[in-house]
Formats: sequence, structure tokens, C-alpha cells
Amino acid sequence: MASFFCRHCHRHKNFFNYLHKKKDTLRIALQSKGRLNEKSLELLCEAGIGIDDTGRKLLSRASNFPIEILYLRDDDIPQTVSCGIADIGIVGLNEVMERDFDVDVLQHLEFGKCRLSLAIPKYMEYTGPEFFEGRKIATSYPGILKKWFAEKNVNCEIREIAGSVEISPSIGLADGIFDIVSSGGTLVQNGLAEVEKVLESDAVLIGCPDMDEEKRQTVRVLMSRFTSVLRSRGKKYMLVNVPNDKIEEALKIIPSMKSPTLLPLADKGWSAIHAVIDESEVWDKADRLKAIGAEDILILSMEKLII
Ligand code: PRT
Ligand code: ZN
Repeated sequence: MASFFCRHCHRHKNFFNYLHKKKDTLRIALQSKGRLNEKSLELLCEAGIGIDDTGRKLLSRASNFPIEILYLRDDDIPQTVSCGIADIGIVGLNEVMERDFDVDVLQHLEFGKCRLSLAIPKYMEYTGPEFFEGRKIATSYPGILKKWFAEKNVNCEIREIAGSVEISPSIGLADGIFDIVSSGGTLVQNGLAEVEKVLESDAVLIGCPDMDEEKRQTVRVLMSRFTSVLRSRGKKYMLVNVPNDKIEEALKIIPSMKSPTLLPLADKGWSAIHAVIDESEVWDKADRLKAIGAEDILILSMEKLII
């Protein structure tokens, strides 16, 4: 019975054969469900790639871009990309570093941000990495942790556990933990304090090192679309009318990504400045522009920023 199943993906052999033989279309591996699934699909969608049946199937094909989507558990994505079953994949950098398969990290995608940190009970005094000498640490990321302690010349006992790492100290399984931290809420709830930040992680686009040139070309197009999407996030388009003698001052307030557009208005003595600015700076810049006599400040959402 076992011989009918793929040892990589545990799927039926027919599916395994399909995955191995159908090499012409670029294939991207995405997390099937979990924290990165929705944001990965959102990124593809914002990059103009139309996908039906998102995530409910094992494999789907984009309607308007030469790409197939393979949905997997995140743990399996680095290996699947490394051996070429998928050409590229989106996965947390933490998984890439832990699995240590031969893949290229092509692009940071700026979502799924978190860090891998060491934490200890908050009542204990932390004295530096040597604190862990001879102690027990529970983690689902033994590979990264072993390397970090080897660099620090610290010997400790690493206890690999699959889930609920944060409760290990309170049940006496470990003296400290090494786990993913995002807001820090889980640590606080469990009476733990973060003492070392070992790895900053976000979702990354990874690629198989031996992809052919045709596929690489498609990946370059995809990456350039991703770059445009990422650049336009958190940006607004500002239009503002300023008296001509205040243009210089206004341009100091709105340093644009490149040179801002300057257009004369029908009303003599006035011009309009168009610029792309950070959403977080909208109010500050608007207030400062008004203070120098600017009028009719219009802030618009930015759909795309293609450079
Ligand atoms: O089923 P599958 O194997 O595909 O998914 P999974 O359960 O292994 O992973 P999933 O979906 O939980 O996370 C996928 C990826 O999201 C991780 O590998 C990280 O790259 C990234 N990510 C970002 C996170 C978090 N933020 C996060 N907060 N992964 C997990 N957490 C957990 C963490 O384990 C801890 O329990 O959230 C808790 C801590 O969060 P705070 O906010 O309380 O600090
Ligand atoms: Zn996983």
C-alpha cells in the first residue's frame, strides 16, 4: 500500500506523478491554511493574478498568468521547493532557516512578521547567553537554536516539542523556551520574559536553485509585480494647491518618492503639487501645508505604484 503514495507529500501516486512530470508551468507553493495563507493569496491577487478555488483544492491554476498554485503545510514548503516539485514558494523565513534545505531567498514580502526569541520565567534574573549553560530549553526550532548556542559556546539541553511550547516552564519540562513571538502577549500570559531575539522573520519568496531560464523570467515578472504592490502599501496620493511664492517651502514639506508633479492652475499665481506620501504622514504634512497658505488638499488612495 505504501508504495502507492509519495514519500514527499503522502499523496496518491497519480498525483505524485503529475507533480513530477508537469514541469512546463511555473508552480508556487503556498500555505494551505494558517497565518500566511490569506496574505499570500492577497498578494497574488493584488499582483493581478486571478485564482479560483483558493485553497480548497490541492492544486489550482491562475486564469491570467502562467502559474499553478500548490497548497501545502508550511513545514513542507522549503523541501518541496528545494527538490523542484514547486519552483517557488511563500513561507516564513523561520521555516526556511530551520529546515535548512537548499533554496534561494528571492524576496522579503513584509507580512507574517515575527521573531524567534528565547524567554525565561520572569522572576529569574537573566545574565546573558551563559544563563542557559546546562539548562533545558523547549522549542519547535531546534536547528536554529543549536546553531545560535554553538556560536555562543553554550551547552544546553534542547527539548524538541511540537506545540504549546510556552507552557513548558510552568509544567517543569524546561527552564526556558525558544519560540515565535509577535505581540509578546503569549509570553506575558505565561509569566515569561523575552531575553534574546535570535531571528527576525517575515514571509519570504523562495526559489529552487535549479530553475530553467524561462521560469526565471516569469519569476522576475512576478517579483516586479510584488515590488509594486509592496511599495504602494501604506502610501497615499496627495494633491494640494499652493500659491506660487510658496512652492519651494511646500516642496520641502512634501519630499516625494521622485520629483513631485507641479502643474499651473487656471487661477493665476497658484499651482497644484501632486505627490506620493506615507499614509502615516498625511495629517502632519496637511497641517504644515495649510500653515503656509496651501488650500484644497486632496488625499487619494493609491491603487498601484508601478515603477
Ligand atoms: O498548518 P501549518 O503547518 O501550515 O501551519 P503552522 O500551524 O505550522 O503555522 P502558522 O499558520 O501558525 O504560522 C505560519 C507562520 O506565520 C510562522 O511560521 C511564522 O513565520 C508566521 N507567524 C507570524 C507566526 C506568528 N506571527 C505568531 N504569532 N507564527 C506563529 N505565531 C504564534 C506563536 O507560535 C505563539 O504561539 O503566535 C504565538 C505568539 O504570538 P504573540 O502575538 O502572543 O506574541
Ligand atoms: Zn507548520
